[in-house]
Amino acid sequence: MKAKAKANTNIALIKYWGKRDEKLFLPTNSSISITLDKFYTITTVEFKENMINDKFYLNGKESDKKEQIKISNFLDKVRKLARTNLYAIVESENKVPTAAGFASSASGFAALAAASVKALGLKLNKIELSALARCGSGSASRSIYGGYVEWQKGQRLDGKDSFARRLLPESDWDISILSVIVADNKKKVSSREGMKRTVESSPFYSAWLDTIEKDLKMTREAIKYKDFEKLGEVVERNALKMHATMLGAAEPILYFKAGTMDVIHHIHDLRLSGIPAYFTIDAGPNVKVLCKPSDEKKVYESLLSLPLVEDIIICHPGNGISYL
Ligand code: 2P0
Repeated sequence: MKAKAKANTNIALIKYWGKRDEKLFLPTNSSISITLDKFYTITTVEFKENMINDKFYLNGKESDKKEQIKISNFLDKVRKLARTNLYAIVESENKVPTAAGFASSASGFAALAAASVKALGLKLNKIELSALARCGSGSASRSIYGGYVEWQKGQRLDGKDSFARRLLPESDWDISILSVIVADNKKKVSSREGMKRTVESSPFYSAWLDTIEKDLKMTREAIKYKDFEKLGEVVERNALKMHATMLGAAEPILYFKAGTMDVIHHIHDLRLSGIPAYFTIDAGPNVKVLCKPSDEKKVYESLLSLPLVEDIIICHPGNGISYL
């Protein structure tokens, strides 16, 4: 009744921003991501007799009530599938800089889904596992797979057709993803709250939905033909568009810090100098820069020379869930 799984986090190329059903984690738009090789969560789940509730330890420490509830609510779904009442001890090691624009919930719930399903002996295929991970955190649906992944939003009210699929394996196209850290203080508005507020109040949200299918199509094509410039252009535009929707929310949400702006301008300068590098930014101040592996060293060194850049971690496409 015990299993251990590892899941890498992912960075969205085309962002998931907005839910059509908050309880089932159903998105208003499809999204595309790359699973990364450097940031991950390893989770052990053990279901046991004679326990009166679930216990959740994150990096060796018992976590707070709010996190315990999230984990227990998720495990309730797994228990329902396995028709069991047993509670579990969950131990997670998180190698993701939390709350700084890296989706730790993506690797967290992907690893939890994989480990809990295995611990209870359930036989789920990847699609079913992806749909289950989605019920913990939307972006977790994508971390089941390695490489380039699309989470299709689906149409059904019960969410059965809202799961991710792999577009291209990690080994088929290597690109460099530089995680540029300009601030690591905990963000004030969570992604969950940020997207809710945007959907409910931003006049720009309808424009986001009007153009998303075009962005998705261009991204799928860029991935299929391994067209780096085409990918970078659409990825950068999509990230800026997502942040623009938030600026229109009431109250507005602004995740950018001074260092974020410096990196944005620096990337534009690099492009003018002939180096194809592009950025994307999640719900936080840090920036992920995409470049070709052949330009990685140059881009890394030039970004590191910016005074507000604190650290840079170089990532490449990583693999999907694995069992340890
Ligand atoms: C993404 N983000 O596609 C987008 C882009 C942040 C910006 O998915 O409410 O933690 O748990 O489903 O997945 C982060 O939000 O939100 C996220 P929930 P999640 O990666």
